[in-house]
Amino acid sequence: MLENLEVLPPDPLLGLMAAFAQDPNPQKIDLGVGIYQDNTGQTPVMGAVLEAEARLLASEGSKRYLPPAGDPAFTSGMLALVLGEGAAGQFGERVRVVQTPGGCGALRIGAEVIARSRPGARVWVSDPTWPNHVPLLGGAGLQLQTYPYYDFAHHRLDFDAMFAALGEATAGDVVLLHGCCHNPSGADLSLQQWQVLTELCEQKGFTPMVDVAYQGLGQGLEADAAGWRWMAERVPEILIASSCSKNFGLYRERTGALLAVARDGRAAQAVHSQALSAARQIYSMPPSHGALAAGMILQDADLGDTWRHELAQMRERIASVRRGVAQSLGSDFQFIVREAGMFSFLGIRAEQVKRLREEFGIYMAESTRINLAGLNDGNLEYFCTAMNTVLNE
Ligand code: PLP
Ligand code: TYF
Repeated sequence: MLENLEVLPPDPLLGLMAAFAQDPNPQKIDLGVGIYQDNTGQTPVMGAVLEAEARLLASEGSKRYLPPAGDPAFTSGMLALVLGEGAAGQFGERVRVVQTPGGCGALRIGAEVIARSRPGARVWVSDPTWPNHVPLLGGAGLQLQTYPYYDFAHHRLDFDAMFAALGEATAGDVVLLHGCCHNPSGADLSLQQWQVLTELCEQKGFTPMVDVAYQGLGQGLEADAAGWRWMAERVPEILIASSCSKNFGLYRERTGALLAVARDGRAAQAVHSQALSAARQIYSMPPSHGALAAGMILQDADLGDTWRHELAQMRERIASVRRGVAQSLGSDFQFIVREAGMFSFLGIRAEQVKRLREEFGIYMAESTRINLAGLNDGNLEYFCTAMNTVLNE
């Protein structure tokens, strides 16, 4: 049996992370996997999380299973975070939240729910999109189709092309949108473009699914949410896959939530029960630690303030790296300051990516996506000098 299996290559980004770890170059820079790093290149546990963990350690008397839908403090906190303070009252029985293992778990459970309603449904994803959308959604049997999104030649979102393509989407289709800080391009929809897509959704009847992995890392917790909240308030149904990996720094604790707004209370209850049934087919109960910590932060005014302050510092640091890179690399790279979140495409050639890695120890995805959070006061100049070298030779 098992000897019949092929050996598969690792996830390219995680493979890149392993190659970086082995590189002896003391000046090496990791611009690969999307993990936030501070100005010293570290990814420390956030202060609010440390405090919540200390309180949990002192108070958590049991490791009994969480309920299948997760910790209620966490799920109600996520509802307010993602859909706004008034969401519980505003959406009432139309909204349900299920805690999931990370944003990946939310995407997969969302995909399973869609597949149960409409096997093989078509999901429109941006070109390009996060490569893991393919196994996460395709693995549930959904059929992926791309819509144009990023215009590589002009380093910007091509909204007209996106809008034209999505004109073909129909009722029964799902359109996957990145909530903010588009991965991999950093090019986001404006609020006005969200409004136009909301109208399109109302006209065509497709179901939007929003992947929210970077709330708070673009323009701010509330500003980043404005587009999908606008949409959620108007369309009959929407799924939102939310991750606490980046904005709470909880990566390995696998903390996330699937939010579903349905047409009415009965439909919401059906989605909820199908999501729990899908979870039961895969893992039954979600992991607890990260969600208990995030839930405590979301419910406690002081911890919440500490967290929002730390998150703002992360966001502002990334924005300042963006300004620094654009300034040092000159006029061809001004698009970097117009983009949001951790990522941008440098748009350089494959052999330049290779040279940066081999000669300078600078690691980035083959797509030329860089994680700007890998840059800091100590290595920004080295990076820009290396870039100018490979660009000008
Ligand atoms: N969606 C996007 C676009 C991401 O970049 C990520 C990752 O980091 C996720 C979802 C989900 O991440 P996680 O499962 O670690 O919460
Ligand atoms: O795109 C990224 O770098 C992040 C982290 O299998 C990530 O989203 C990368 C690969 C993966 C899971 C998460």
